[in-house]
Amino acid sequence: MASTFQVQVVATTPYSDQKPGTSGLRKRVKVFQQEHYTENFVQSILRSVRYPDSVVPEGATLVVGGDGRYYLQDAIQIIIKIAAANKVGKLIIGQNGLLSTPAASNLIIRRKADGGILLTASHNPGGPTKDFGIKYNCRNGGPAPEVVTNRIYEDTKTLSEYYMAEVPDVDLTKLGTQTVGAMEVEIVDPVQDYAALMRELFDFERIQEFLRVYKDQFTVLFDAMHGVTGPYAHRIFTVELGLPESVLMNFHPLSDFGEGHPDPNLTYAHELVERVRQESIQFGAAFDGDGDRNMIISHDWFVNPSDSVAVIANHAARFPKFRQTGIRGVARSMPTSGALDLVGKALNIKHFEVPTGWKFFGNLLDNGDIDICGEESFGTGSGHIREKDGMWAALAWLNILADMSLNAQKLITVREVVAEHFHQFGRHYYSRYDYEDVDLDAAKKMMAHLEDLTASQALVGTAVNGFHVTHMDNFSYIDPVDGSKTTNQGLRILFKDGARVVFRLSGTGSHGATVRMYLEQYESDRAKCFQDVPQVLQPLIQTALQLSKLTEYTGRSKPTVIT
Ligand code: VG1
Ligand code: CO
Repeated sequence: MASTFQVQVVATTPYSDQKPGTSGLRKRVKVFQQEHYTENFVQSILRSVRYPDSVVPEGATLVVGGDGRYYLQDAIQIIIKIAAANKVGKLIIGQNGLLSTPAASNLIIRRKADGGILLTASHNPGGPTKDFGIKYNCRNGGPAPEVVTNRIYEDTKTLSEYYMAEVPDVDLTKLGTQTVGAMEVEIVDPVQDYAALMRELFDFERIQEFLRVYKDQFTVLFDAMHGVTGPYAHRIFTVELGLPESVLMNFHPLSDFGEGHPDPNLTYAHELVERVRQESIQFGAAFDGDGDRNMIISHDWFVNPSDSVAVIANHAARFPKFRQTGIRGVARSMPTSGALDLVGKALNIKHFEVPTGWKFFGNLLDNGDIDICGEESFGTGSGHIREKDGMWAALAWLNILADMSLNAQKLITVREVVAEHFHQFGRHYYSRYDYEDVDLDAAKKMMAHLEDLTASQALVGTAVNGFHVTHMDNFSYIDPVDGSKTTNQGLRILFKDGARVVFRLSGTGSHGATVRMYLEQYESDRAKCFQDVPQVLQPLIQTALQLSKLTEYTGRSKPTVIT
């Protein structure tokens, strides 16, 4: 590799659409492939994060990797050249460019890097006509907060040139350190450090013992959906925990995810769902493209993600990590159900409600206010890193099931764990309706209509279809750690007795709009905790549709995805 290089100064013009969304900049691959598009954004990242109060000085170390999707290799070579020309000191890159989002967060923390550039559009489809994404993470391992993403965006609007080292492409297959001029490039095993972390957090011996004792009864199946978790699942579940390879599905990363939609929900992970039901599998888990989301199911139960994080928090003392100390606090995103709050109250610890997006947990985790947090969108995690973590959630469930079963000397099933939870806390019936690819204008008009309803407060104190409206607002949040304020985070209609509907527009889509309608209804009667979810929620759903005039505005009579 070149020991010195020429720096090419490339004149460019700004793009006006490089505003990062809920989690990074996500666009069609074709958009990133436009002349200078990716280069501009990378240059703006490096310029913006170099401010004195932020993270990347010259000579910084950055972690780089992604979920294996189409365009990953090209993007990494661009980043290497721009980083070298901007005097970055070192890049730590996953072999073949692969790093799951949780593993990248872990590497930033363990290797004391100054930040990272994560190349993923997460659960969005991949391939030449589908999506790509670029996200910047800070020194704490977490997604950049809005002050940083706004600075990046401002910079993209005025950028007039970027710098590129004139060097050949780096071989990403070869483990070890190479140099690009003065910059070091270390290619690392994407799984090793992450697997070591999981071994520290969970009781692998106990899980192994449980899998051995209940080998005939406790059947498992993992679906990597052709995303990046394949190699991680292989190492952890087969090599380390001793399960056969047959428990893994779709575990070879593919640049188009096998033309699938790598989103672990009942609609897109139907292959897993069908097999789990047909083969009477006791424990099934699916992960999204970049490995930060998870879905937990069994042949007789689908664990709603809002319940999942509540169950995990309630049983956290079973994990070696929290055995001595317990957990200090919990947090959930606003649309996530209140199940976690009840656990927080029962454990007598703090509980927080933050806007949608993992970046909002960062300060609370850094500050030691919370240890476990989650989102209704299949995101669960803890302070071990600063991203949500799909594999972590699956291992947490395995640890809980192992501990409970070995203690009881009989197999405790997923459904039994959930039943016990409902018995202790009651149940938050929950559903989310997603209307994907709605006309942007129509979606905005619907939201404006809801804004007006909220502003007038006319419904507050009245009953709609028997639901008593107690509160309506547009959710805003003041970060208790740094005092920063975030507004416009979703329209909430709260009803008496703990029912609620929330409307938001997605901030991760790459085209059109996605309307999300969140529905929640609390049931305290323990005898009524095992009813059919759609049936229980039907009146609330009707009321939400009626108040929002969703069909009228969007022309949609049915959602694209129901969770
Ligand atoms: C969605 C989810 C949100 C999640 C985000 C990123 O955002 O609702 O909870 O944090 O995706 O997840 P939105 O703005 O589309 O509702 V991932 O796995 O795409 O990084
Ligand atoms: Co993801």
